[in-house]
Amino acid sequence: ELTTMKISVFLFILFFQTIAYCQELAVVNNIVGRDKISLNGNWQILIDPYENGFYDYRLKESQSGYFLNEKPKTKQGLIEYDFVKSDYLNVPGDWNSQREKLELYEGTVWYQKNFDYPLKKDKRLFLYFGACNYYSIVYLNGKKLGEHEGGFTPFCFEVTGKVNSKENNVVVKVDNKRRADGVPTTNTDWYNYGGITRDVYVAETSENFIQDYKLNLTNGDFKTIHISVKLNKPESKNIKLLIPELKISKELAANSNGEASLSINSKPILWSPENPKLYDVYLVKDTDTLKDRIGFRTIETKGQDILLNGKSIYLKGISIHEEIPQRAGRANGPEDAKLLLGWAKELGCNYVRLAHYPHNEAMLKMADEMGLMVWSEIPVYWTIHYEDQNVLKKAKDQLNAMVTQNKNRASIIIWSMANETPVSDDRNNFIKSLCDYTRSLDNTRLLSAALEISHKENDTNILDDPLGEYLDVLGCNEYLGWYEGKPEDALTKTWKTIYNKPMVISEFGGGALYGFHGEKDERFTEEYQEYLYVNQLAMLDKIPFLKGISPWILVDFKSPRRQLHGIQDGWNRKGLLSDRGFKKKAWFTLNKYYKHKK
Ligand code: GCB
Repeated sequence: ELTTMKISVFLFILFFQTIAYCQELAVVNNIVGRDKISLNGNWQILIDPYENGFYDYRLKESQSGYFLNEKPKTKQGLIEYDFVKSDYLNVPGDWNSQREKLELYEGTVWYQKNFDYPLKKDKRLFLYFGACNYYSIVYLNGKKLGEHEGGFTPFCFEVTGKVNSKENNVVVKVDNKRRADGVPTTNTDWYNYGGITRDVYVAETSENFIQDYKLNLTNGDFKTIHISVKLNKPESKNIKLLIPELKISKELAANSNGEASLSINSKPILWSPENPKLYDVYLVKDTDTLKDRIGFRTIETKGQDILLNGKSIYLKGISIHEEIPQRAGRANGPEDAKLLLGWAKELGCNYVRLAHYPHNEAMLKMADEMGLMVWSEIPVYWTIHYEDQNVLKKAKDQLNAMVTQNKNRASIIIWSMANETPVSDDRNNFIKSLCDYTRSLDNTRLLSAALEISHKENDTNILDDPLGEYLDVLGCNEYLGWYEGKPEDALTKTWKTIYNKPMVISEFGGGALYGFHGEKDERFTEEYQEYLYVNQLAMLDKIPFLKGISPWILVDFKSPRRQLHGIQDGWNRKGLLSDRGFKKKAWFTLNKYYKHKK
């Protein structure tokens, strides 16, 4: 009796959850490549720390909140907000760097924009957000479309039949309050930029469209391109694939599930940092033509080696946050990507660690074009709630979005599950579950996580984290000479691991204020940082299973954890470049090292 009741209550809840969120569509691959209009530009805003536009005075979800964008109908009418008369913000962009009064704001901002749309017959429409940090609720023409949690991943709502040709009203409630049960959680060492930080589009497709696709080689075989395509709905239908430069023109037959796959004999020029060859690829379904630029390469490990296109490589890397120093704000788009990755190239890198969350799509496309291998990560960082199954679900959603959006980028060789997570059964199970899930989404890349030195025996650093078993590459962050010991202590250290796997040092480094000079034992001088790099590089060179490094970090970045007046002033100073992009001494140390490193 009781169980039947429990089951029906459960089904009832499940049913309502499904209808409440039915409109957030599974991630659509390559929205940018579809017919679309941009909703970027100025949006009117209301700053709403009390969430007055969402809750009524009984703290119930209001039926007449700011999302209605109402105007008084008579002279006597009372509406206590007006988007038109309010301030505005540029989209894409964080709010903190655009308005001084929002610099440290954590809470709700309402965004509003009107748009017209050239409606066509038989087209489906989607409202797409590249990312909003952190929690968003989206309304169109006064009605809620849905909600999205997660600050660095795209989301999309179907709006077919809901868009008018003129004067549509879209309102987004963006809330960047840090949440204990969020991914990340309340504590991070980066700035909590809020807002609609990436591009917004209305995209259109034909009735059934290509939802997802992947083109890749498999390890050990450079003569077969594998392609798989998934339609949005089940339909047996032919899809055309064109890769003109390879003289490929093929029909793929989707089965009744709407899935097609094909292996094609072809010998593409392989993508590599030395020659980042990309091919124009077209997929045609009905009236939709989807264009992409795709490179072909393989990546695998063999014992303690990492092999790119079958050959052993060393990852000469640098870590990067998605922050642009010139604006002291979130980076987005090709121009920012060119600047950040251009610096990495100039430094002599063949690899970048994009920390600590999925970066915007333009960054990955630029890495493809420039020939930089990429480590791409989700913000499973420090002390997120590993025991909570809902948190696991959130992490998986972010993984899924990251992988779906970027899986055709040849540059990405490593999916990173986590950063500096404290060992426990809950954490081990959590991240193991993420590994299994990632492999089910994409088995053509390596999995890693930034671990820490497990323990020390005299001068030996030992890496035996139980997660090592599930990873392909062992990532390790270490701060010898900064958070512990002196820089020269590195010289007497040796390293051991219980795993027959390659290791990358995913972080090392120390802080320096650009232009602050002194002796090499004085903290925060450029000389200290330089000395730390010299000693670190000498130590690292002697570790036989070390197959790459991504020192922390390319550019100084904002972090409220960094308070030291006159030195930090709200910035983490571990950049090789200052907050204005000037080179510190350690830049030249690493640059020289990479020039000579085989
Ligand atoms: C770390 C974290 C990174 C921090 C860095 C630091 O280990 O992974 O997010 O910013 O140390 O500077 O302390």
